[in-house]
Order: sequence, then C-alpha cells, then structure tokens
Amino acid sequence: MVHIEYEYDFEHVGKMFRLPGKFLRVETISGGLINRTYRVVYEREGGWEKSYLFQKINTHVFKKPEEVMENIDHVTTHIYKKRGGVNALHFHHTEDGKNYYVDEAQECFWRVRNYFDSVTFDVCNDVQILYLAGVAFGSFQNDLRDFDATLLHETIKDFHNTQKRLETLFADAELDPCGRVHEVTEELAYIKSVQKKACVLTEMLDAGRLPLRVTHNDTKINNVLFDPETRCPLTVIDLDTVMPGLVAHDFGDAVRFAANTAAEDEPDVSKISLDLEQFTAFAEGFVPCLKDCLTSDEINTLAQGVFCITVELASRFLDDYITGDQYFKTLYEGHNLVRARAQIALAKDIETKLEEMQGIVSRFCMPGR
Ligand code: GN1
Ligand code: MG
Repeated sequence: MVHIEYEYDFEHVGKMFRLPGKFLRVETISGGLINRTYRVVYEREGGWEKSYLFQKINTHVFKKPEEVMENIDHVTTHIYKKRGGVNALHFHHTEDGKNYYVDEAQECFWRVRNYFDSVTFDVCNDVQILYLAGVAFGSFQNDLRDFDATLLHETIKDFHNTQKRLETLFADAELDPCGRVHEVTEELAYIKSVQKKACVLTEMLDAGRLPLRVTHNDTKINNVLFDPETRCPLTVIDLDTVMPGLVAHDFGDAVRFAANTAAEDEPDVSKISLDLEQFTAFAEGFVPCLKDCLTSDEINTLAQGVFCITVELASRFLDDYITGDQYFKTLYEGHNLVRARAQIALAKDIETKLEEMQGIVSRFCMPGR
C-alpha cells in the first residue's frame, strides 16, 4: 500500500474522536475562505466506506473556538429537535465529551462531523436551485425563531457592523502598513462616497428600529448542501457565525453571492451584475418563510441589505489587502484586491436596481402569497 504523508495527522485526530474503522484516505475540500476542510474516509467492517468531515478551525479568525463549538452545539440540538433529526448536522465528541479536539503538538483546533453525499453551487444560474436555497436559508432562520439568543456567544465581535468595518478600513488606509494604499485610491473613494447609504442598517439597529434575531451571518449559497440526485436542499452548513443579527444581512449576503452574474472574485468586472431573475427566485424562496414574523421596517430593508453587505464585504477584502492578506485565504498576489473590485462593481450595479429589488420583495409579502 502506498503511504501518503499528509499535512496533518488525521489518523490521530480520528482516534481522538473515536471514529470506528480503518483510516483510508483524505481529500481536501476547497471553497471556504477561512477554515480548512477535509473529507476523511474510513473502511468499516465488511469493506464499505464511511466518510467524515474534518475541519481545522482558523483560530486567527475565531479567537475563542470553544465558544464557536458551544454555539454550534446549541443550534444543532435545537434544529435536530425541530426537524426530527432528518439531515441533521452531527458533531462527534472526544472521550472527555467535547465536540472539538485541540492538538497541542500541531497547534490545531479540530472538529469532526457527519459527511453528506451532496453537491453545492458556487455560481448558479438555475432559478429552481436559487429558489430552493432561499427556502433553505429562510427555513433555517425560521427554525431558530424560538431559540434563546442569550445562549449564544458573539463569535466575532461586530461581524456585520458595517459602520465599524468602514471605520477600520479608513483607519488602516491612513496607516498604510504595506505601502499598498496608492493602488486603491479609487476603491477607497467609492466606499467613502457610499458610506452613509451602506451604514443605514447599522444605524437603524442602533436606533432600535430593527430587531436582532438569531441569524446565520454567512449565507453563501455554497453553504447549502443539495441532494446530488433530487437536487433538494439537505441542510445548511457553516454555523460558525450563527449569532444575533439582522435578517437583511442574511438575505443580502445570499443574494450578493448567488445572484451575481459572475464569481465573487471575477477579475473582469464587465461580467459582474445583479441578475434580477435570480434575485427574484431567491426572494421567492426566502421571504415567504419569514413574512409573518418580519416587521415592516425589516421587509423594507431587505433589498437595502444586499447593497450594505456588498459594500461591507468590499471594505473587508480591501482592508485585508491593505493590511497584508492576513484574514482571507488568497490564491494569488492581489487576490483580495480583485475581490474588493468585484464587490464594488456589484455594489454599483445593485445601487441602480434597488427600487426594483424592493418592489419584488414586497410582492412576496402580500397576503395570500
Ligand atoms: C468567509 O470562509 P467562508 O467562505 O465561509 C467569511 C464571510 C465572507 C466570505 C466571502 C468568518 O466565509 O464573512 O462573506 O468569506 N467568513 C468569516 O466569501 O469571516
Ligand atoms: Mg463561513
């Protein structure tokens, strides 16, 4: 048998989670920009294969990973009960009852969960899939309606505080620690020019006009797993940032990613725009799941949320570029700048479509829909 040297001692990690069977192999799963994810395959008695999902948490981003895992424990338990265990995420425990394992020697924070045979979508033009992704995220939030938010830790402080994100960007631009600011003056100027508009939700929240709910906070469509055959949603994953938040941010982030005519990091900005048909499909899935609990201010800010979160992410990518690419995984030099430019192009297009987008959302809130 060929012996493969892996970057980490997966076999040891599996033992700590008491996974049964013989360790066979590891496949890297790409996609996320923060954590490292692997499919680890075991052979069970009788020769059949069983996979698990191993994740190494990025402790630079999640400073208190134990708190992330405690949140996940609460949320998965709640959803498990609501859904009778069907397609539920299940995290394995170590002998001392923890749903994580810290490998001191390799300085790694690991978690292991059940693996789903599934497909995910990065760029997706299929309106039926977008509609179903809307249902998946809308139902996720609806499942958490009666969840006690005081149980949750704030895993990343001010995660979607657009105001603070922009202030940090401008402060870092002043400091210019990597000498890159001269390359991004146009991008900074654009973000400055829309600052007020992009911070509307933060302002309304501070003024007590928008309620905090338990939200997912990272609703990229590739965080919905679909059945490879039926193409029905199985489950929503990536619960690291489930925290009290705004419904418009969940809606907005999903649309930002899913209804973009190009990839999140498309270098050719002429390919980037907000596809209204795709927007409509997602909204048609998402909005009706929640319309009976949303306040009129919440409904009226859903489209605005798409703009706010897009500018917020542009500012985060740009800030990471200015400060030396410490936060998001990058695949090449300048990747974060490409991402920031792509988000700015998208924000500009969204600005021209906001009224129409809001009209579409309102349609799905009409009685009888
Ligand atoms: C990060 O790791 P991933 O891909 O799930 C980020 C999100 C961004 C996203 C952009 C904890 O999510 O906020 O929207 O990249 N997550 C964190 O692709 O910062
Ligand atoms: Mg994430």
